Amino acid sequence: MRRKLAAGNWKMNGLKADLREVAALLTDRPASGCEVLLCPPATLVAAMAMTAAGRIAVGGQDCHAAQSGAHTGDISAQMLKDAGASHVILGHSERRADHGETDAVVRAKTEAALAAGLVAVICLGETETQRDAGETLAVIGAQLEGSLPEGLTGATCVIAYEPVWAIGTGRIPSLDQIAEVHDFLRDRLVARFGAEGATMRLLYGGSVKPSNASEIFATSNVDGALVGGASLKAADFGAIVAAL
Ligand code: G2H
Repeated sequence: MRRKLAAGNWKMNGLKADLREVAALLTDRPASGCEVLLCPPATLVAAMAMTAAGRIAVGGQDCHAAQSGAHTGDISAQMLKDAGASHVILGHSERRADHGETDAVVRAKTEAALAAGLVAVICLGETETQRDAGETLAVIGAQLEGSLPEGLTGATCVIAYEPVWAIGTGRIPSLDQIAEVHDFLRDRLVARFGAEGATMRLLYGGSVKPSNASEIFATSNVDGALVGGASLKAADFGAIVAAL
């Protein structure tokens, strides 16, 4: 049985004052059995972990593949762990696009995350051009093969399907399209990782909000969501948590 996961990605949003949203989420947290994770910018990881006090998991949004060294501006998985993180998002399409992250880079970062004891939330997704060209499953299959190292388990990784064209746009795929990709991912994960592949959580990400969360969560092989904009406010994110 896979435990549902509601994960929030604050992206480059959030100042110390915004931790009040975490406090509000803790106060008003719906009675849901799902796991809740928030990934603030690195500057807030330690403070959010203090505020969350173990009741909400906290994660980073990226890490370097190396443990330490001359990498100005970067942070390591070990540093995130030290700051109180338990998870790290890797391979988000915004990092793939803005920082040229390849599948090989994502794989190396995932290995670093695992070595530091973090759960890797690995993102995959096609562009609109690729979907229109009928390449969605081929693209996602290649990303999955290239981005995931050997030896992953349901306890060490979560996979997030985030169609690039649905991110922050208010557009989402049809439920059939989501199911097609999630079923495909499940098959590929089981083929590659055996029984562990059946235990890995598959999140959908891209314009998830309170009004569409329930139908997305009822879709085949959807084990939760990676939520961007709607995770910034406790009222919205709480409603999504309640829908799980
Ligand atoms: C997709 C998602 C969070 P949003 O990037 O990872 O963002 O919910 O704002 O589309």
